[in-house]
Amino acid sequence: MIIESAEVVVTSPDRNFVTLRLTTDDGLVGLGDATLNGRERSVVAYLAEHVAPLLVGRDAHRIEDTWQFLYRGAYWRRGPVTMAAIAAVDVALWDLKAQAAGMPLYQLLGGASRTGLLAYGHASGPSLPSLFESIHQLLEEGYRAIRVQTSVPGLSKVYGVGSSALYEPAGRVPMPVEEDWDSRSYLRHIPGVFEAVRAEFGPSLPLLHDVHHRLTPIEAARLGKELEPYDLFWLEDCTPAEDTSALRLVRQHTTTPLAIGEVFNSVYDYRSLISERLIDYVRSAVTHTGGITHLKRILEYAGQYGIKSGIHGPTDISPVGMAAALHLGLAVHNFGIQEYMKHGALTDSVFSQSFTFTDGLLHPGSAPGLGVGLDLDAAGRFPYQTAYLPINRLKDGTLHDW
Ligand code: GCO
Ligand code: MG
Repeated sequence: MIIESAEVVVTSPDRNFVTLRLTTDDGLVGLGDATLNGRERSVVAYLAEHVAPLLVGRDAHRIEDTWQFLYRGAYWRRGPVTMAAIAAVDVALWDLKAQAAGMPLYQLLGGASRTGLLAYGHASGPSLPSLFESIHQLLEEGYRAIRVQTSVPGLSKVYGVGSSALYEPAGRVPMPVEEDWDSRSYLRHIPGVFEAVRAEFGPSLPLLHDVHHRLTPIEAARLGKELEPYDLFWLEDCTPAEDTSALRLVRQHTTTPLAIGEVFNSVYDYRSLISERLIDYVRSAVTHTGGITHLKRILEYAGQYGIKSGIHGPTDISPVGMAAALHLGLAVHNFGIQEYMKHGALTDSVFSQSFTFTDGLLHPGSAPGLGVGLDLDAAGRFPYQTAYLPINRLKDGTLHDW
């Protein structure tokens, strides 16, 4: 199974996606997601200029060797651009191998460890009634676990709160939009929101919350402690991700479970967090962490410490990246939960998909490989559009973590 061509496809149905498309001499087509929200073209260049020429003529079966060739062989290791590019190659190769074997990919990863993957959806609202309505809507769609985000009095725009059902943080804008932030207002407001949600929806519904890297360690410790009565499934990214030692302090103060890692890209980002048992869930995306090969390693390491998966699945992960997450999640022993934000209709018209969502559980389906197809004609109808994630400023203009 020799790779004959490696093509980078950029398309923007609803939003931008970068897909690596490998074809082999057997006539198989393998897909990998390389979407890096707001920085898409950097990965396009990395793949097209430096990686695609190296792939042509290689044996597509040699997944591990190709991974090491692109990682060790580049000398310059890690980082979101490099690891998204390697992830795309890795996932496309797994897709090809599973198609060649005539099996859905999870079979090659050890087979199913469960019947389906518990998924959480995103509820949000500027007010309590609208938040409740959004939660009711998700429950009607079948979700059995809900992420709760809400506006904060005095702030004009807060992460995770959408004006429509489809929340999309990256705007098709020439410059990043500015949002505002005040940690004290946020900390005063959030515990009351969870108290109200528990009172309305009862004690058993798994509830999650994303702080989006905005608090200091002591502020995060206070929030975790104050949320304990509301029994969160997890508190996500409570402090800036690169300062992993911050979670030591948070952990000393609260039993609220902690999740982190959507901006990590290597097992080395997790090493002390896992070995010191400072987190409960690994949030990495297959797309940003070197693919299935590398995320599987991270999850196996985490499993030794009772830490579970919570694979990143916002709309900026393409249907190809989502499918990879579902196959991996179905196979690993220490699956925790899968984030599932539905894509828009235009995206679904470009990417055909075989996964199912039934009674709150996702399943990757039984099609050989990943089970995702890319319609090149449809993709061509949606050219790249400049888009940026927002930035965040405090009231005095200081730039804050978004
Ligand atoms: C999440 C994430 C996303 C990110 C987005 C940035 O938990 O789903 O925080 O919403 O903001 O992936 O590109
Ligand atoms: Mg997040």
